Amino acid sequence: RLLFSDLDGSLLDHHRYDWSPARSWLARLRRLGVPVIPVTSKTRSEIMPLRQAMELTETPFVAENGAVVGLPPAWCHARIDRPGPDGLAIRTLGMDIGFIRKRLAVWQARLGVTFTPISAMSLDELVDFTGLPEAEARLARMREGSEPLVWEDDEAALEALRAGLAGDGLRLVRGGRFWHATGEAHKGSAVAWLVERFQALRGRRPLTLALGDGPNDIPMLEAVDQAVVIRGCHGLVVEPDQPALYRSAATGPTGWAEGVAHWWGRAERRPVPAVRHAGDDGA
Ligand code: 2M8
Ligand code: MG
Ligand code: MG
Repeated sequence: RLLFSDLDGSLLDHHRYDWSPARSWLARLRRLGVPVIPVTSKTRSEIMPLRQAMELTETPFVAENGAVVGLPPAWCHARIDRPGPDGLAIRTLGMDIGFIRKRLAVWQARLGVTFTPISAMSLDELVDFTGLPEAEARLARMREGSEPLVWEDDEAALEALRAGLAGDGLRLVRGGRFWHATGEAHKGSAVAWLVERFQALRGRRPLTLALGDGPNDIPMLEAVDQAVVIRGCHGLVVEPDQPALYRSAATGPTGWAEGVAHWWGRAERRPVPAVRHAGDDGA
């Protein structure tokens, strides 16, 4: 089994960035040997200390909405991946941040639309806007493959920017507080990539569960066998095309624990039921 999880608003509280209500489930999943894989808008620099604190150092992670994937040794192909000094091999599946920022500036000037990219915010502004402690806000600015924006214009302006960026191979996705400009990679493509990697290494298909609270989580929620939409704090509509869907009553990490219990609550007592996948021949 594999568990994929958004962080902000899901495993982490939207306001306080705390995960204590999910602690006992994280410990239980560790005992069961189920990898908990963060799939987030956050940067690689933000995830490194978090995965230490959450004791998720043996599992991969997906940063910047699918643009960056980190692989621990057990997930590496001996001949393809080159782990760095921290033991992680990094795969970039997205677009270069310099290109994304350049094109955003071009379209901002050409269309006269109003938004503030994270790279144009002062540290104080970012701390005020997100509620992140200053040290963590610094790490949020260390982008490699996606640029968060604060949108300050109307719907028509957003569609104009979207159309302009599409010609550059770039997309806009809504996270929580921010819109994110990214390449073609998204959370769903990164999750599919990791599932394929798991299959190549282990020779069997895992049962997959994903949890998220934002529109940027939709492709991830559609890429797995079972999904949970965590009740949001932002009033955004999250409607994945996913028949095996549970909506939590609680928000944040409390809703996360509720969602994991909904699907896997009896996991310790009962063997996992076999799941039929589209394309399987039933053998
Ligand atoms: C941004 O991401 C969130 C999550 O969806 C959002 O769009 O509101 C990113 O800048 C991330 O790097 C940062 O940690 C987070 C802080 O709230 O905001
Ligand atoms: Mg979220
Ligand atoms: Mg997120």
